[in-house]
Amino acid sequence: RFQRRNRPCRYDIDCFTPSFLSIFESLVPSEEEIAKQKQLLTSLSRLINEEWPNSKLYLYGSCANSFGFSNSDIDLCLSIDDTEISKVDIILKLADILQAGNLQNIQPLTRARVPIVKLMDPETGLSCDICVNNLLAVVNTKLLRDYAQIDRRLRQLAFIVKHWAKSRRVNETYQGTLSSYAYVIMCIHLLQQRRILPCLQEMEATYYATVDDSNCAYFDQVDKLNNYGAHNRDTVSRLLWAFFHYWAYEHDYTRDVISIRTGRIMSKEQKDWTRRVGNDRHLICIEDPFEISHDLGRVVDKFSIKILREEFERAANILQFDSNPITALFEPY
Ligand code: 3AT
Ligand code: MG
Repeated sequence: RFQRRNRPCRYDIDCFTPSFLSIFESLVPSEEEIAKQKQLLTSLSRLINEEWPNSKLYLYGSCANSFGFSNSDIDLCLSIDDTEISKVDIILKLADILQAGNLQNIQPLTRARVPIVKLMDPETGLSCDICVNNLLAVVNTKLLRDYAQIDRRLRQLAFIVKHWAKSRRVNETYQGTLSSYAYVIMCIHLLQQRRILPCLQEMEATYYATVDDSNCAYFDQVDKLNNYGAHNRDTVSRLLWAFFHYWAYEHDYTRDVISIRTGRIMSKEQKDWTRRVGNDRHLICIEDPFEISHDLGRVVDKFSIKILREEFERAANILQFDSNPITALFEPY
């Protein structure tokens, strides 16, 4: 492994950049699709506000964090201040409101870890999930979107990593692999290490939110930072190589925790993540930027960690040696 740790990138890596960029372009949603999402948000907000005038509906997840592919489902969060009524009852009442509003395929899922209502809007053809009072997800959506505005390479890299993860079936949390959210955090971490992105939570805060018991504060005037990474000329192909090389050969799985909150690598000792507690095995450690006791790698078990690491090595080796890396990288599993 030592040799591989210091392996230099192949000299001709940059010749694959146009192909990676065209894959990226093909995954980005169209203006028309984004307009439809906004239209649905507006019509649902109007419908729900008639019943709950003080509620507010937010877009979150991939359709709002700028890392969404075209044709992905829409995640919505209803914020409502009513303490008289339980979350489950809100979900059930919401289902009735939607029914009366002529939305289709309405399914309240009250027993899920995060209770939601699913629906389909016949007007736009879009499907979406609505959860209740999950404001931390709304705030982490904004953090991801703000990072994406600083340097375009973050979005390029994360789209390709997500596309790889979906092709190789390692983006399935119920199978013990990682969420899209975790992959985007891993990409932000890499770009922080290369000084292409700053650490917004370590800078003087211009945005504050208190959600549950978490203090969410960071510098969000990102339009002032759009030259931040300009000194670094790495192309998306080189960054992709670096991403997989890091997770295949450089990351110390026995010791390290990646933390975009601090912009550093922390140790499991520091986080007290050295042993299994309940279902948290801490086999790959990715700190959530706001819920700092939350390891986004908690879903990974002793079987899926093997699969993940083999996939990282496979991808790293393809990018290093393969004469046609694009086809091989995304080969369906
Ligand atoms: P897809 O394009 O749907 O694959 P996504 O960005 O919608 O990706 P997820 O489905 O993984 O991502 O999650 C939806 C949002 O929920 C993203 C993030 O704001 C929030 N979220 C997901 N997982 C976690 C988590 N473990 N902790 C905190 N927030 C999370
Ligand atoms: Mg999603």
